[in-house]
Amino acid sequence: MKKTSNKIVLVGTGAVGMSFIYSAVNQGIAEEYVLIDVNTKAAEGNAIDIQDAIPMLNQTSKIKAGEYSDCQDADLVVITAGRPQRPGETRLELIADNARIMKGIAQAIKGSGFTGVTLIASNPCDVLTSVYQEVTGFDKHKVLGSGTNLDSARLKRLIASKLGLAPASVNAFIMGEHGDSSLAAYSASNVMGKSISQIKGENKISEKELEDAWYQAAHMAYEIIERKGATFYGIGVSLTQLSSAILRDEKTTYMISAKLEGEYGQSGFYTGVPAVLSSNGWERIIEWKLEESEIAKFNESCNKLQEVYIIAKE
Ligand code: 6V0
Repeated sequence: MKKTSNKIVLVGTGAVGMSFIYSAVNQGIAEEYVLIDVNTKAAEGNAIDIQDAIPMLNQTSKIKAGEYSDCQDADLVVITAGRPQRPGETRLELIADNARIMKGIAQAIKGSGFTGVTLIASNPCDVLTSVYQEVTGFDKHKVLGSGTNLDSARLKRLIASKLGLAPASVNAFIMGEHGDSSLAAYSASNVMGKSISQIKGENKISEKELEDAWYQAAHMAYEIIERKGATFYGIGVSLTQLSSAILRDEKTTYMISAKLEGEYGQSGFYTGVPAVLSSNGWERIIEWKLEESEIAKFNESCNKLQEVYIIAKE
């Protein structure tokens, strides 16, 4: 029988997971939501809290706390379980705790008979996405990480503000690790088709301002964590945007964590690259002709991720 509804299962009902669900329910992207957490009481409480909101949203979607067996007929599983960064801690330093958590979750999801798409935000996002795909053995296209979608949104906002434009008018991209070793792919960035180097040539933005914008975008989480202890609204909306593209089979392009198999000269792990999203997950990676200096930074970022991936596998 043809399925007529979209079902999302969320694993990890903490600040990030529930910011995602709150945003997703408000935008009406699915008909069914199931919440899973080791803290079953928190999952139940969150489900009831969101149930209260639904009658005021003129919607018919359903939400409940559930179990891994609920993944069996789900279209999308979103994983936000794990320990968040402590002030000053890098994302890569989370690996020991979160790799252990991710392996257990991966086995439980595989055991449910799930055949849909998995979207992972738990940090370090790229490495944990690699771990999850390896443990489950799921088709690489059906597994993705939220990658540098949020980082790219941050970069857009900073550059747009410098140029006196709305962020939506700026195409600016961060690729590589969702973390400190990322890079701004300025050779592929533009404003309405006008390249960043042309804009630089017109003295509207300087090399230093571009470098600062990348630095600020890539380190924004530290700024937020230092002030309020965690980040969750930005990633909540990022996960909604990516989930919606998948459920609606949009074939839109985003900066997500996809598995490289020769693209950009790298192989065997997930990292932030431009890719096309559809109901099958990520269909293909888009390959930009990057500048030499950008390739060098990307390779460095990949080396770092591979080192941590080896630790995560132990
Ligand atoms: P949080 O508020 O502590 O929530 C984490 C939740 O995971 C809690 O409810 C835990 O009970 C639950 N949990 C822990 N272990 C398990 C398990 N084995 N099975 C099911 N649930 C479990 O953390 P927060 O929501 O702030 O962060 C969650 C993760 O998202 C962390 O790894 C963050 O570093 C990461 N982030 C990723 C971002 C991104 O851009 N990709 C952005 C922000 C945070």
